[in-house]
Amino acid sequence: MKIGITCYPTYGGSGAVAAELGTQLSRRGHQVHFISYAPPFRLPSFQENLFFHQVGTMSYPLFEHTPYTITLAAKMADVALAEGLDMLHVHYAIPHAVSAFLAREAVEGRLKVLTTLHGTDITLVGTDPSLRSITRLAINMSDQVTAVSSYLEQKTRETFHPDRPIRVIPNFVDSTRFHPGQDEARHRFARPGERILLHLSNFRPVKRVTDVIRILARVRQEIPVKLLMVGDGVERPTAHHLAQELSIEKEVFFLSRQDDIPSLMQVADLFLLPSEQESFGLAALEAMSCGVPVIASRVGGLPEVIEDGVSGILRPVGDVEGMAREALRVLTDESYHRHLAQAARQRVLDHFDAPRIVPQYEALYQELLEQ
Ligand code: GMT
Repeated sequence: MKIGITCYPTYGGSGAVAAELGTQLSRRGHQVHFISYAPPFRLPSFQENLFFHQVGTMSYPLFEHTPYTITLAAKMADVALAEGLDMLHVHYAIPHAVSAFLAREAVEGRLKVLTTLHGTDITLVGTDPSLRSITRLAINMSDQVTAVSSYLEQKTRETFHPDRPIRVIPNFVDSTRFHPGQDEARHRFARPGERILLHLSNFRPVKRVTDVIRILARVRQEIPVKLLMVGDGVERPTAHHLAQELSIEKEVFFLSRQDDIPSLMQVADLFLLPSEQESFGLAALEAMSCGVPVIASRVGGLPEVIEDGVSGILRPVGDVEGMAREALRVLTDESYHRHLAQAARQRVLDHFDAPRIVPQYEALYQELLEQ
């Protein structure tokens, strides 16, 4: 099949999922064309069957803002005609599904549109009164719609009462890249005997990164421990300031954005994701695939990923004390740590490994073609 994919390319789980999906599809012999303003951050620089088409910016004195939705739609239509695309698979509804709808009109329907909903496109952006009606239109005008968790599917139904069913296809991970590894790089961050906590996100308020710092402060009262903070975003200065205030800044490595996520995950003893909201929690899944136990909030789609007490631990949002207590238990009881790590890896292999999920998208594409 010839598939166009559009996503937010710079950072975030939806872009990571789209890039991984495109990579996997191209390996399985499909021709994949990414259409966006920049190459997705996790896309291999060269791979057979994988192409990138950049959406240019158009400036004109009348335009106070560049009309990206329109230029994207025009590029989608051009690529569809030039490359003979069968369909567009857009990740994150706003504005991608709207652009895809316009592109399909521009090529007079000779193109199918699949929209995958990821999270705040429904729970925050889409519900904003200024965008609500257009989000509903984008969902209804797609030929198929998927959501990354049952939680998000239900939320979409409750919020938008769409005309069409929404299928759940969960996120996935390439377990051959994200696998349990050696601790060779540990010495870069920790002395022998010190444990390593890890957090990875885009440091937006919804991630509650200050909870991560507070958990570190509490755990550090009992055992020697370091924290790796991977990623960047608006809350980074606040987290840094809090670490200084609590006199633990020397125990925290703010590593900013990193390319080699599996290697960093492999040095960690515990992954923390105390988010306010999470429709899925891809970073938690990646940590689990590396055999790293996760402590996360019991919120959104996270309980679909982590079985509390079996393949990870869930606590109420904001329960810093409870999360710190659990962290201490995981970090000091070796057999409990091993048990959680093995169960986490197994859960990924059983339910979220790429070879289990990618064929679900392929089957949906096939259905679209036959529609
Ligand atoms: O919706 C967002 O906030 C952005 C989006 C992203 O691009 O990272 O994150 C969402 O999609 C991810 C991939 O499907 C999920 O793993 C995240 O849980 C989800 N974020 C939220 O729901 C806050």
